Amino acid sequence: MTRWRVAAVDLGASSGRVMVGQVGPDELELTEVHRFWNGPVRLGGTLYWDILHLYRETLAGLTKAAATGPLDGIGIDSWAVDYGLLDAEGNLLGNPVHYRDERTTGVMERVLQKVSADDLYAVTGLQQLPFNTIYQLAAEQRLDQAETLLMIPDLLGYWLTGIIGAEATNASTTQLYDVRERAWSSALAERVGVPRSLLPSIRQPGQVIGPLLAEVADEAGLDPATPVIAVGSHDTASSVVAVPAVDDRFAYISSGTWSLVGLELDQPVLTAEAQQANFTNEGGVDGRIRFLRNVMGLWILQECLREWGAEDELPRVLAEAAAAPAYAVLVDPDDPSFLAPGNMVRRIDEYCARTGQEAPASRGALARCVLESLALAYRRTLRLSQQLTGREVDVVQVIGGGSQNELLCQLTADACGLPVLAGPVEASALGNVLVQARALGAPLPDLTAMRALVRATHELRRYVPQGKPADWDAAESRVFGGSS
Ligand code: ADP
Ligand code: LRH
Repeated sequence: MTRWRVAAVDLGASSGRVMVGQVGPDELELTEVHRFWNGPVRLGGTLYWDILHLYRETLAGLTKAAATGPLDGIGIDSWAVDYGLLDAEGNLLGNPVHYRDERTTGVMERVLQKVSADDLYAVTGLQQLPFNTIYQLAAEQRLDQAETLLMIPDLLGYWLTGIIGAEATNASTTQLYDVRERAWSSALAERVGVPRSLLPSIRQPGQVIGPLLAEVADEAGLDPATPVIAVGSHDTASSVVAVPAVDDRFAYISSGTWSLVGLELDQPVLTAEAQQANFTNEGGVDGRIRFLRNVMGLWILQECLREWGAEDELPRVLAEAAAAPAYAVLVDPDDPSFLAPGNMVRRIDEYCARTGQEAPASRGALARCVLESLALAYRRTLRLSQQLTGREVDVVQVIGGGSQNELLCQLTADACGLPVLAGPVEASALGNVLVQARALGAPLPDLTAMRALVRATHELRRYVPQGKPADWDAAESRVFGGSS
């Protein structure tokens, strides 16, 4: 075979999509066959994902994908940290809770009484985020009825195949995974009261999960022999696969609802300094480490657009932002007050009041504030990542939906003092497709070959730094009280 056709199901925190990927010699083509809304649903005081909606839309997308021609494989990736619990009969115990739900408020402090932050970092190398799976499990009401924990892509994979397992890149985001041993940490699970039996055996990206269940294939009009293949099932792991880098002297910003900002390494960095700077060491495809920090990302702008009823007006709001005065209002996008949904404009106003700034007076001014503040956080994070690892970088690769935001890309180049290469937009789906194609026999032996194929088949946009670096130094000391 010299050509492979696979379906990539890519579930982002703001939209899900099913893509058909075609891979051949010098060919990597992605066709979107289905896109659907995703987001939090509040019910009875809890914030959930609508998992059955996601399952139904996944099947609808796969049906459309199969209608374009036979599929050689199916791969699923999604956002990290969230899970479903199965009972002894394999039934889902309730709807998965959204990581932005308030149930984890104050839980980290409780868990840290059982295991110290130092011990946690030494084993898992993970950034402390209040919604890491370990903290969600400490707040979980249904643990005593649960037999199996499945991360979201593993849950959908189970519904497609009937087979359970835990894909490694997503398992690495739970804070229950030993980053050096590359296995669940039984000792840690025991210390925090998570039954070890809950955690299924680990599978690697590229491993075949199994064929479709007959009833699923029947319902969706799919060939039951189509293999479901584990990919880098954490969307960020898949997106980093598709970074079109030429060598290792690059930093990346996987830019969507979140901005994941960092470096690709061969080994974790577990120093006290990395812990202090709250850097994460998530598992990547082919054993790589994603050494990065979560920056709050375009979520803040998405929430403002939602509040203005302007979700379809992003280009207009970005044009207004481009015309708004520079450096007028700046925030730390990682302020915890921006994590929850709702009232984002008011929360930005409150931040301004706390920091002695005048609140942005228009949509454009507010969007400009968000984009400049993100660029500032990127600069700080990238500089820290280089200090912590000794890695020098020549270019910032921006991938994901946010790579289409020209103003943000230019501000990123200006703030970081480095050229930005923007694209591909659908990096997660591409990484998903590439790992499946390799598993099916495509001659893509390593990440270098995969990235060369992305470069050869995708147009990238280059932004060179402009403006005065001193302005960004001043902006940084305004927000963070000192330059990095
Ligand atoms: P996720 O996978 O987290 O759902 P995506 O990678 O799809 O996120 O990126 C979504 C973001 O991409 C949106 O928040 C929006 O800011 C940005 N985006 C989408 N389309 C455009 C566009 N045409 N121009 C600029 N930005 C865009
Ligand atoms: C991005 C992402 C990120 C996680 C967050 C929960 O979609 O997977 O890497 O930290 O969602």
